[in-house]
Amino acid sequence: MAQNRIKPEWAPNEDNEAFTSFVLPKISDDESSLNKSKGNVKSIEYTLNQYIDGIKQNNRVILSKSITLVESNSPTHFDKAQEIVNAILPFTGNSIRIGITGSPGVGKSTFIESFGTMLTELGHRVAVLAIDPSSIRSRGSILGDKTRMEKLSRNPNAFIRPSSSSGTLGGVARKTRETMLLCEAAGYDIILIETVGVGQSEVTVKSMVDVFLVMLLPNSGDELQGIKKGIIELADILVVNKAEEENIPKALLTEALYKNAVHLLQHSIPNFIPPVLSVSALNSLGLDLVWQKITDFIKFTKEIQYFEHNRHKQLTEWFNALLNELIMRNILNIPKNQLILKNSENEILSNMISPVSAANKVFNEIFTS
Ligand SMILES: Nc1nc2c(ncn2[C@@H]2O[C@H](COP(=O)(O)OP(=O)(O)OP(=O)(O)O)[C@@H](O)[C@H]2O)c(=O)[nH]1
Ligand SMILES: [Mg+2]
Repeated sequence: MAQNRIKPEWAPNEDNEAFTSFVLPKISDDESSLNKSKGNVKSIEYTLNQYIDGIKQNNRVILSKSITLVESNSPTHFDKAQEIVNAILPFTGNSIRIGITGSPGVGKSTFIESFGTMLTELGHRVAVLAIDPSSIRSRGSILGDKTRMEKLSRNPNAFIRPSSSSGTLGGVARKTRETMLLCEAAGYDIILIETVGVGQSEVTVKSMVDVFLVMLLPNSGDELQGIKKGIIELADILVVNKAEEENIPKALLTEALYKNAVHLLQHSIPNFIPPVLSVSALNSLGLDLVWQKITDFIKFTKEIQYFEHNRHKQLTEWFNALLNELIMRNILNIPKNQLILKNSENEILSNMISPVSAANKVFNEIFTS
């Protein structure tokens, strides 16, 4: 072995053989037992029962493999994934599902790292998922998030799954929902879902969680106008991040401004005023208060039966969306129908027929002729 050691280029020239750091030559791929064992893991096929038992015992290999099935676009994987999801359904639902959104760079991942770590110290098991529109667009990975959650990713009571990087927002939403169910069946009692607050992904996350956190930056009052009002309306809790040291006065000002603003907005629970608080994700300041506000919200929504109602509403809306999509896709698969739709579109665009009449005409042509 000794003859294979190479001194690193930064080692001092005058140093002798006692120098402690060495670079070992690269292990060729066919020698690598690591690659071999990886190949073996990949080739193992589990039975449905092995998947279900493995997930319920929080076997991370099996959990990850079942998530990979859920994320796969192949029809065989889809069928297998559905079997698994259906079988684990009775063991799902026992978590607090928390959505976290905010502008790029507001500190969502840093918050999840600190907050998730705190929750594991309180005895919880935390799963972290993400819906990342930029990765949907670019098929990139959220490498930044993995490094930002370095501590949490090594925590045995946490499970981090970066967002599935292929497909439409609708497709990714399905995969995230099902991944959430698999994590619940594996015993994770807190699910954190991160998404950037641009576009539609925050609405998608809102539609699958029990409590929705919107993170803000400490800014002067002028910027209040610039924040998308729509996002603030979705918030159950508002969190001003980076509230440490010289940022504190600005953070408190922002907190005060939003405390006023939320009074003017309509929350989906009548008369509910979302709390606004300041934290420093980087220095783990104020996180216990965020947890307190989350548990207060869950307790309150359970008391007024909103919690159940919200989950039921999410399920039925999700089911209706899937059904609509399936019906439309199947209708559009038939060339004759494509032609009928195309003709109607042309008639609408050239003002020959109103969209309402055209829709009725298309329906009659497809379903009654
Ligand atoms: N000073 C300070 N910096 C912070 C705090 N939280 C996060 N940051 C920094 O803000 C930058 C962005 O943090 P992220 O956690 O990646 O933010 P993000 O919202 O997840 O960003 P995207 O995933 O790109 O949307 C990093 O440089 C963090 O170190 C904080 O509480 N205080
Ligand atoms: Mg992030």
